[in-house]
Amino acid sequence: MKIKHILSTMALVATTAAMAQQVTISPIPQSVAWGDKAYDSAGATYTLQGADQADADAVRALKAKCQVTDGAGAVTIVMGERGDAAVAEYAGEIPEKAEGYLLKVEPGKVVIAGHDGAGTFYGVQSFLQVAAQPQVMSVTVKDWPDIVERGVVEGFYGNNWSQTDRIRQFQFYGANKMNVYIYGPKDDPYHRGRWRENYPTAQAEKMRELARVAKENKVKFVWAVHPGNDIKWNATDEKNVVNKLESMYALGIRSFAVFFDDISGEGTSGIKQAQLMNYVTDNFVRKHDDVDPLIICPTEYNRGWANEKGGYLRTLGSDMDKSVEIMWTGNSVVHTIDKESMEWINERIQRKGYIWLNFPVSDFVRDHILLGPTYGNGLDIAEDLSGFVSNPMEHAESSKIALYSIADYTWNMKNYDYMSSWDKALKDLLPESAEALKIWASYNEDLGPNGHGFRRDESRELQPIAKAAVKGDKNAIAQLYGKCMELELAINLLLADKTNPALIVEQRPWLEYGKLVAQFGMNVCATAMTDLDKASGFVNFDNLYKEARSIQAQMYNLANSDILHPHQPGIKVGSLVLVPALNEIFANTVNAYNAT
Ligand code: LTM
Repeated sequence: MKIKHILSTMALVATTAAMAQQVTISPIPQSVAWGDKAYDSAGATYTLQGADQADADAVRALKAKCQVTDGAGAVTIVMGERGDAAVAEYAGEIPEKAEGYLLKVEPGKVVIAGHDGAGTFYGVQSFLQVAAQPQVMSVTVKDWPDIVERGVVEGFYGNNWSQTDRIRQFQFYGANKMNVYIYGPKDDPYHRGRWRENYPTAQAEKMRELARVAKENKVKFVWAVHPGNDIKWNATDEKNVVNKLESMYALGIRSFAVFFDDISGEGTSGIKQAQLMNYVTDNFVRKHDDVDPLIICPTEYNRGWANEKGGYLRTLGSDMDKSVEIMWTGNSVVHTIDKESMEWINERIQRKGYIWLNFPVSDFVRDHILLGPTYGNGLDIAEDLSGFVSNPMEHAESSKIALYSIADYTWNMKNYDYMSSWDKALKDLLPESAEALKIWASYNEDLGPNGHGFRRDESRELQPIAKAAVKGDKNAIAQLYGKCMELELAINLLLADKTNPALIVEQRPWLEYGKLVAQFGMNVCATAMTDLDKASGFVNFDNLYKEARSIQAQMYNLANSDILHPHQPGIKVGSLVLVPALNEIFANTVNAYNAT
């Protein structure tokens, strides 16, 4: 086998283009007009006007990243909300939209003017992205979100996110303009099994901290109770629900949800659920002047489970207070969302559905880690939704690949491009190894066969090569060898990247397994390219075969020792395209050898 040939083949097939350095604002603004260079970011200092009146979180976010001085030569930042004197002369240019903002960058001057406090905060986030470039460009941005509530529901089964995970998530949501986090991890006993009991002091204090950090990042912290498994439809349990929510209110939480998903028996009654939601609305929400309307996750939360004859959804629609938002996962438990399915549900519930997207959650395919792009949701449904939240993986940092795109999609749907959003996400998460991360992520997209029938495309570039290689095309096998080498290289670079340790720690079992897949692939391709009759010396068929079996055994051992969830044990990488192709080529080669 000629290594030179393989390397030149690799160069030919290396289609993952280097990601160009360019000014991007994410999520993509509704309106943006770029001009010439305004100033260099190196050594730039800033002086603030209006900061005493402007939104405190926006000012803090700005000061955390910009050097503020009174010195000469500083760029002036004028900031504030509609109605503030500092930005009065720009009032006509500020979008008349909740969370909207105007950002103007000019030589020597920056204007950040929000329609409201959140708008100023988001204007700051956009400015920080512009100012992070070596050359700070002149720009005028007029921007606002498409969807009122955009974010995450921590609603999966499995290991709950840690306090650190959640705090890092809130900072990430703030930076990416997502404004809601719903707390509902299935395996928190005080959310579900022991819902009547208050959190012990130490955990309660953690909740208080979460509520505070969420607020600082303009994230609405919604705490959900899940009483449906054993609720009794009586006055005692009505009061138990209110008492629990009051205990969370005392910790500084002001937004609440009640979940009735994945239950059976008495708790599933639509009439009773609607009555409870009305009771809680009257006796808790309206008793306070600072509590948001409730959110419900219904029992029939997807069309596949909707029992039309039972009339459950229509009962919620007619009987439940119209302020209550109703969550919905789409046509089935795990499904992307389109216009037709939104119209179907909205007509029944007499309000706009609040989407609970079951992606990238992996609690039903825990042998996989889902790092692919977020695609398939309609680009024309902004008007049909009251909120859109994603249920992520138990791997908090890795989930950010998908969540970055959820932020992009929900902010400006019509301009959402899932592949470029994926690129941006990878770069945002691991700037120094973005290309390696993209190569690696492209082998971790599909979920494999699963009970929900939800599948994703995988390894798009590899598909034609793998197809030809399986048919015995030697050139394609050489290309496949190159791809395996590329995969191993990418994994080694990721393992050496120290800029985002949390990401690498979460993915380590898959990375270690992926390295073995890559080595197995190189062995299989090398063996398939070897002229079997003439192979001699140490690198002969027998030894290559033994090596392949040895790598397979190592893969088996790793998959059976590291990630062991009872329902989906093991580790899978490249399960849709790469591994099936390698297995087939291996079998073909062994058969051909045996035949000679
Ligand atoms: O989707 C909903 C509303 N409930 C559960 C989630 O807790 C779970 O994470 C997902 C995915 O397994 N499926 C559900 O049914």
